[in-house]
Amino acid sequence: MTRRLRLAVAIAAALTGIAIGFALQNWMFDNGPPTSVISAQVGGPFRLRDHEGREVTEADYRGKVQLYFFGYTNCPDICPMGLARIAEVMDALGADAAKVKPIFISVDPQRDTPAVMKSYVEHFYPGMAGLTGTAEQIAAVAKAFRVYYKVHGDPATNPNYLVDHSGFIYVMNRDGGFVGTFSPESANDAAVKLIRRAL
Ligand SMILES: [Cu+2]
Repeated sequence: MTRRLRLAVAIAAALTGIAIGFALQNWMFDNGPPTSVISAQVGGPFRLRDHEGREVTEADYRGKVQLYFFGYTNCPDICPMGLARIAEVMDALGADAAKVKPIFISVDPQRDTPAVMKSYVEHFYPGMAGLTGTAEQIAAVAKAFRVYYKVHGDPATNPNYLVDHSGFIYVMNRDGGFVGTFSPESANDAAVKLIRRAL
């Protein structure tokens, strides 16, 4: 192959990869992640700060089934809905709720300090952890969970900026292995069934 042809082939291969990535992401938004395809790739090590100001890692939550939800405290819609859903599902679990840890991770660390996270998570569910961190730490954990987020506008000039973000609630088993997702709109029954599978 000539050098130019090799370059064209490389570009075509890269574009195909990007197209497949976008198609998978769109499919996930409609259907939830295809469990069999990405189960091994969702989640991973992280180092963050909890709502009490303690440094925590994924290991701190092992031993319980974990519910991870990513969002931000200034969110006008998806986050209040998702956290209310989590609180309802925890109540529906009855005694098994003691074996489940809900964890809310901020995608807006600039405004979501540990103190802000504390009053927010305690408002929705007292047993929930609220995690935040540096911009780099948040970017790393979002990448590990395949979470999309994007700040809208310029925080320097608009303190009321919004943050777009994906809205799945991830269910991980006691060892941190991915089990499945439900959404803020899911029926409580379906979410409880999924969580019980992980217990
Ligand atoms: Cu939100």
